[in-house]
Amino acid sequence: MRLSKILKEIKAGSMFLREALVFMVGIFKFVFCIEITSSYFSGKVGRLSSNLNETYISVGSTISCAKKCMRSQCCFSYSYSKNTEECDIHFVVPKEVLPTDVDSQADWMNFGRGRYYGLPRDCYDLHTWGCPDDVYTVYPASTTPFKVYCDMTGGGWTFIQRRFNGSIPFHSKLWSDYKVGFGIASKTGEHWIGNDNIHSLTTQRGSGMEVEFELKHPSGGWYYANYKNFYIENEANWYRLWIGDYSGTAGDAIHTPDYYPAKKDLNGRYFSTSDEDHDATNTDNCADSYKAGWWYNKCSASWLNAVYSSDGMFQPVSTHPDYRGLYWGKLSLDIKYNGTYASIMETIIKIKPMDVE
Ligand SMILES: [Ca+2]
Repeated sequence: MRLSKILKEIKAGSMFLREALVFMVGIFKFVFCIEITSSYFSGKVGRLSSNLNETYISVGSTISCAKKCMRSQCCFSYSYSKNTEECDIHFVVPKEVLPTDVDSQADWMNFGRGRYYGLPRDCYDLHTWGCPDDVYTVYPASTTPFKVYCDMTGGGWTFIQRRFNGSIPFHSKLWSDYKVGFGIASKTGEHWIGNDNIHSLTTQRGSGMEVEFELKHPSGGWYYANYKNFYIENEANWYRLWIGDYSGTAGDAIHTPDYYPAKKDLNGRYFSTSDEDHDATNTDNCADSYKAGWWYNKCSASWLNAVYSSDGMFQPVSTHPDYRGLYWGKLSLDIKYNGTYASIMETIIKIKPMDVE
C-alpha cells in the first residue's frame, strides 16, 4: 500500500513536471521568436506596395508571417495587417523602391530584414541569394525588366522556352513576335522569352553560358542536350547563334555531325521567321517550310518552335500541309512512334552560367 502510494505520488509529480516543462518550453519558444524576429526585422507603419514584385499572401500572426519570411534567404521584408491578419512576403525587390513604396495604412506594418541584394540579372543571381523555384522579374543590363521562370535545381536555370500542349501557336509568330517574346513565363505556361532578352541574358556576364534542351519523347522518356559557350548576337546581326560542345542523351541536333554538318550545322547561323529569311538557301525560306522561327543553315536537324503535334507523330510536308511536329534530330528520327517519326511532346530550353552548381 505504501509503495503504491509513493508510486502514485511520483507519477503525479512527474505529470506536473512534464506539464511545467511543456509550459516552460512554450514560454521559451515565444520569447525566442520575438527575440529572433525583433533582432532580424525593423518595423515601419504601412504596407509595401504589392504590385512591385513577387508577393505571397496568407493568414497568420505577425510571428508566423516573420517565420515565413525567415525560411527563405531571398525574402527581404514582410507586411502584416493586425486587422485582417494578412501576411505579404516580399522576395527580391530593388533597394530603390524602399521606403517610398511603404504606404501609410495604419493597420499594416512593414518589417524590413535589413538586406538588399540589388537587382537580379538572371535566375543564377536569385539562386545564389537562396530563392526558390518561381517566376521572378529579372533586370539584365541592356533590356527593360521582364519575367522569367527560374528552376533552381542544379545552379539557377533561366527558362527561355517552354512547350507542352500547343496552347500557343508558335508557328504563326513573326519576326517582331520572336523579338520581344510571347506566351506566359512560368513552369506551366508555353512561352518564348524573346530574342532581345536571350541576347541580353547570354552576353551580360562577360563569362560563358550553357544552354540545355530538355525533351520529352512521345514514348514518355526525357532526354537532354547540353551545350557550352552559348550566346546570340543582337537584332542587327539577326540574332546570330554561337554554341559550343555537346553532351547529353538526346543526340546533337545543332552541330548535327550525322546530318551533313556543312549544310546543317547551326553554329554561326542566323535566326529566321516566316517573314524574315536569313537562312543559307536561295530557293527556300526554311522557317516558312518548317513552320518554325529558328536558326537555319540549309536547313536544320532541329526546330522546336513548329506546329505542335498532340498525337506525338511527326508529319512532313509531303503528307501534311502544315509540316506538323517538333523535331530533334535522331531523337525524332530513330526512336519512332506509331511507326512514324516522333514529334517532341514537351520542351524546356534553359540557360545558366557555365560550371556553376
Ligand atoms: Ca532562304
